[in-house]
Amino acid sequence: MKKNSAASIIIVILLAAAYYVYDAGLLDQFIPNGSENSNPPVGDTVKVAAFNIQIFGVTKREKTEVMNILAQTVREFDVVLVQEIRDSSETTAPIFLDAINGLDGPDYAFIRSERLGRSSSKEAYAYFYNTESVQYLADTAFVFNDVDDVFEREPYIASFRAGGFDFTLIGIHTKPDDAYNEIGNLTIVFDYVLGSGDERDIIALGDFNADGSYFDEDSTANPLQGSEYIWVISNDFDTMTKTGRTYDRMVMTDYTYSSEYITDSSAVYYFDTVYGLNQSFTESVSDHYPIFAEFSTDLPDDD
Ligand SMILES: [Ca+2]
Ligand SMILES: [Ca+2]
Ligand SMILES: [Ca+2]
Ligand SMILES: [Ca+2]
Repeated sequence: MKKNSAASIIIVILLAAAYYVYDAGLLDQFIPNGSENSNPPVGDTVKVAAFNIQIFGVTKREKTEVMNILAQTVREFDVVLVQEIRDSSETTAPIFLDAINGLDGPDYAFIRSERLGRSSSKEAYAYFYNTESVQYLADTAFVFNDVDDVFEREPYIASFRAGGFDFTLIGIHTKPDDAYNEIGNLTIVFDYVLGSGDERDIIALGDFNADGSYFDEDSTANPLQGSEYIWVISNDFDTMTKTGRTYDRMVMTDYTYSSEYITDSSAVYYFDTVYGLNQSFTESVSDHYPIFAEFSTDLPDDD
């Protein structure tokens, strides 16, 4: 009888332990793909893009079909630097966000710079990002403090995280006639970002005007063409809808290029081909195509 009593006690203990495990939710990790999972896994990569949406303001945003193409295009990427928002009322970015979020898929959000430029014709930058795959790191966005006034539209800098990949973007739309000088001074901005925190995944992107009469792309004299900088949108890419120029660029250092950057992923997004647009409609969308590259998000956070 003593043995039976001992067995009963053991059974009661086991049942209590089993109930405790169940009640504490310790089994949840063994339940695959729970539909109540509020923190779904992100994909293995993110796509980071830059898109100069030529004179993006009231007139363009009232063209419904153009807005639809623009909104679909942004949805191809996880983070997009949008350039050339020209709207003194500052209502174009939120209206564009509504157009993006009016389509099926994850919610996007944006952060935007103030309107920048030396003349009355000013432009804002914005980063639109997929809130399910990318997190904007709060309070990291700022406009570069251009004490020597080298930049017409000072770089707009912000940091993001996608899975294990945290990174800082330097968005720039150079003044065409001063492209060489502004591009060279991006090395100062890289150094500033490097010196102001621990993040070394730093990516400059945007409409550099880095081709044609504005910039000799075959020269290697520019400071940003130093060996530590890798231009992943190389000179043979065509980033323009009317010409074959390579105005739009993306530049990073080896901290990112040799690790998170997906080899050969840099590309131009030919939205006219994707959506079957004729030339005149394509030009009403923009004189630029988006450029982009893809990055691993599941590597160890090395820097
Ligand atoms: Ca300036
Ligand atoms: Ca990092
Ligand atoms: Ca070129
Ligand atoms: Ca890295």
